[in-house]
Amino acid sequence: MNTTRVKITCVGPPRSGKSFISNVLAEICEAPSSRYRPTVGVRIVEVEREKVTCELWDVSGDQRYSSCWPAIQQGVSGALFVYDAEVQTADLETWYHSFATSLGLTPTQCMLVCNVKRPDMERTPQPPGRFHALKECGNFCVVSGSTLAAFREAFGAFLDKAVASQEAKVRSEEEALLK
Ligand SMILES: Nc1nc2c(ncn2[C@@H]2O[C@H](COP(=O)(O)OP(=O)(O)O)[C@@H](O)[C@H]2O)c(=O)[nH]1
Ligand SMILES: [Mg+2]
Repeated sequence: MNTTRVKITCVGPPRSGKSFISNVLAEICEAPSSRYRPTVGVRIVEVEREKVTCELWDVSGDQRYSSCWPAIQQGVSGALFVYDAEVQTADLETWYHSFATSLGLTPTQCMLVCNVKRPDMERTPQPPGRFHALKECGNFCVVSGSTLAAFREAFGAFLDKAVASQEAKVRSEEEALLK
């Protein structure tokens, strides 16, 4: 059976857990490592689903690599925005602007991931105000050690939506050309 290939970026502030989340989705690991290894530029992992193969681009949160972003953003069908549940998320909007709005991605093609590093957190974190559109289309996930399997499922559903949005966009561009 043919599989569709999609490219998705994984972005957000440094140390928010992007590389851990990417490893979970690619089934490389189930638990965070004890030592922090900052991502140099970008790394690519593959997430295999039944009908979709996703190239997940795990992007460094360090702004010094921003000159590489145009190459990284080429041909993306969606983006994951990761933040740490315990850290103020003021710059998440800037990430959203660079990796979604400016590329014409819709909320359906974006997923917000709240990474809960401490399992004893009392309240379920809510998405920052500007991101409610993502919650409304089901693209908001709170990830903790006990929800990794559910997160993989939610990511699978997100991929299907991102592929459908991308295909609809290509169709409407083709139709516009034929007019
Ligand atoms: N305890 C715990 N540590 C985490 C979790 N996610 C990430 N970390 C740790 O936090 C640090 C930063 O994570 P990393 O995925 O490298 O962040 P990145 O800079 O956004 O890619 C690393 O030391 C991870 O092992 C988590 O859910 N629980
Ligand atoms: Mg990283």
